[in-house]
Amino acid sequence: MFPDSTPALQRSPRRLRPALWLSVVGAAAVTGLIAGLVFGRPAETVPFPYMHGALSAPATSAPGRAGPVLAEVVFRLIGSRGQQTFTLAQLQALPAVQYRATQPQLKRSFVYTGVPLRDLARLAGLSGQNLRVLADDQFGATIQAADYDRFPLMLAYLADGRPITAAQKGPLEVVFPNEQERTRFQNFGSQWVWFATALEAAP
Ligand SMILES: Nc1nc2c(c(=O)[nH]1)N[C@H]1C(S)=C(S)[C@@H](COP(=O)(O)O)O[C@H]1N2
Ligand SMILES: [Mo]
Repeated sequence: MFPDSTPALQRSPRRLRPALWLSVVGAAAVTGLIAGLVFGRPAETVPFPYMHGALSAPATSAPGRAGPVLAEVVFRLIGSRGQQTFTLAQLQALPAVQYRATQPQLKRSFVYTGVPLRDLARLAGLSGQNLRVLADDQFGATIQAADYDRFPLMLAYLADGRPITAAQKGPLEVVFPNEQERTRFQNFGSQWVWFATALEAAP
């Protein structure tokens, strides 16, 4: 399933990977194929367990469709193709992943839903480059390509199926699969960028 160049997965003992993580790998083969068609992804990349493929983005300017909150620009991709803006509705329309992770600052586990950073990097024209994720409070953190390429790091917009409140570090937050890959993603608290507003190439 995984290529030989998957040292972290081969190194980590099986007991560290819960049954859930193993079960999604099977589903990933199918959903990854769909995602590959959507994104033109090379066959050798690790498929992610998408919960849904691309939905048609609601026309945020259409009268009566999107409310003021959904129509607001909440995220920006700053890449080789200039700047792209996203409303919450547009983010929700992209292929999504979903998994349980423990918010390191709150020390509380949520089922998060969001857009893989790998897909956002691709949309920005930054595939394979380290990323800088910026926050509303001017905080920024560098996310390594080696992490987002192989693991479904996400820009989360739901926690336990609900919009992420400010108290829960929302509305948009970078999430790592730290319950499935405990060893790899321990001590990553500084990269859980909350109040995330933009993504660009790391300097
Ligand atoms: N938006 C934003 N996200 C952030 C930070 C920040 O200052 N602003 N600090 C980071 C760092 S360095 C750490 S250790 C944790 C701190 O979270 P806490 O202040 O809730 O403990 O959040 C990370 N994400
Ligand atoms: Mo920190």
